[in-house]
Amino acid sequence: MNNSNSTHGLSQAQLDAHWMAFSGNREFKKDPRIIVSAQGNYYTDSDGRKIFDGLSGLWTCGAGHARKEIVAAVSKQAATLDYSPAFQFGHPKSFQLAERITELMPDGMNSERLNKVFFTGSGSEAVETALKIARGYWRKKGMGSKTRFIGRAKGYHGVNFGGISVGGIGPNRAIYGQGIEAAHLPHTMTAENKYAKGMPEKGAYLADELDELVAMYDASNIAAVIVEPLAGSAGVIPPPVGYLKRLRELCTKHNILLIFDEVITAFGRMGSNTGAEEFGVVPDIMTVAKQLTNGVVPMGAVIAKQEIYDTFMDTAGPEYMLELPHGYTYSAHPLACAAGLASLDILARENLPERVKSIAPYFQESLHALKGTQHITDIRNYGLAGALSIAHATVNGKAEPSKRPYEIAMKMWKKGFYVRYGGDTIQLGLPFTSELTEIDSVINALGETLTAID
Ligand code: PXG
Ligand code: PLP
Repeated sequence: MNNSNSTHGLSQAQLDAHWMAFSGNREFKKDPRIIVSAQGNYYTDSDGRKIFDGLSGLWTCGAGHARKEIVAAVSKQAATLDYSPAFQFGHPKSFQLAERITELMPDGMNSERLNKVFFTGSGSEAVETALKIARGYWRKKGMGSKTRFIGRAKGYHGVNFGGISVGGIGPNRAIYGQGIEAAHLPHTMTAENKYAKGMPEKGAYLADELDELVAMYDASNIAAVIVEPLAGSAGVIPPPVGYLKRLRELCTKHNILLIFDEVITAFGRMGSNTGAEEFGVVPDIMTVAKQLTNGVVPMGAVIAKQEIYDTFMDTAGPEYMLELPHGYTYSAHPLACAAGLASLDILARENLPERVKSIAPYFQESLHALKGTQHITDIRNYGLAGALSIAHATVNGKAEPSKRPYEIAMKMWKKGFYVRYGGDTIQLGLPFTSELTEIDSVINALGETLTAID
């Protein structure tokens, strides 16, 4: 039986059968928002309405949707080699893509260079892989007590057990019990930096908290620090000037690996190939996903520096032995590799990171022009990522942080704009291919919407 008045054609039984990811299932299924196609910077919903993609999917589709080159590469790959075993055998495209990724990594010195790529099926899997490589590395070096991880408050590192343990978003951890050993640096979203444009001036000192954590746990028990160079999910928190450099220095000083989780920041969003390049700090390990394939086929990757790889190679015994007992059925999936090669081609050919850099100042000024609009309590941005913090609504005397963001996003959807709401924030991750007029439209619509709600 179809919903009355529905144009999506789905029965209630079909709607009920799917337990949707990170969604209010009960709310959604009463009035579903069904997307049926996508082209360029727009979706089409089941009512035939065009909707501007204000978050590039989920930070995935910066080059725009249905790019012909990617569609062709994936179709051809499906017809040529649809799957090949990820363990013990290879196919050409994974090696080609691995090399291409290493060419986009920031310059480090000699063994510091990030030049070994391990493929996964998602960002969450990339994070788990990075954490396991970090622990394994220290054990291989005879320092097996280095197992604890340091994450950061408000950090998002996917949803698997390692990722939520180092992650710092309470609701993502609260009901799941014990995780792995982790401690957390403070976040950098301070009152003194409210309404900062781009990187806040103050806050580098917050990296010094690592010294306190080392004093508490001892470096001999700490494997790695993991942070997003710019925290995305928690509502776009750019690093304070000097913060990442300080973190790098302290990790080196204490002999702790530094992992940059660049699942959102890699491949253009910051206006550079990576956040590491943009912010001028090179980690020991990097995780990427999303924009790697322009979101077309799921894929993530971990990029490690030479010395880490060598450590595994040099300690594994006979050459037929596995050096890293880890991997996924879908590691280096041929379709994902084909999509990755085609996406990175587009990124380079159209110089999309440069395009992001050139329109980011316009985006910044437009977004910050919303300051003073009712309910807004902070505005943050970098590259083509931006967020508004929204004053918490009070319902029956209780603060409801996500009520207004939800209402705003729903009104925006009705107006023809997809924006993301999460916690007490509204997030924008515009397509790299956005026109200035599209930036105007989405920001004007946000201003009108904020003014209209209670
Ligand atoms: N690390 C970081 C830094 C991420 O942003 C992941 C890991 C996990 O990736 P997967 O592919 O397993 O989802 C992410 C994902 C949002 C939003 O609205 C962000 C993510 C996912 C969905 C929504 O900001 N980030
Ligand atoms: N569970 C079972 C029973 C499996 O056989 C496998 C893989 O072979 C997995 C989980 C892991 O799946 P994946 O490699 O896709 O992560």
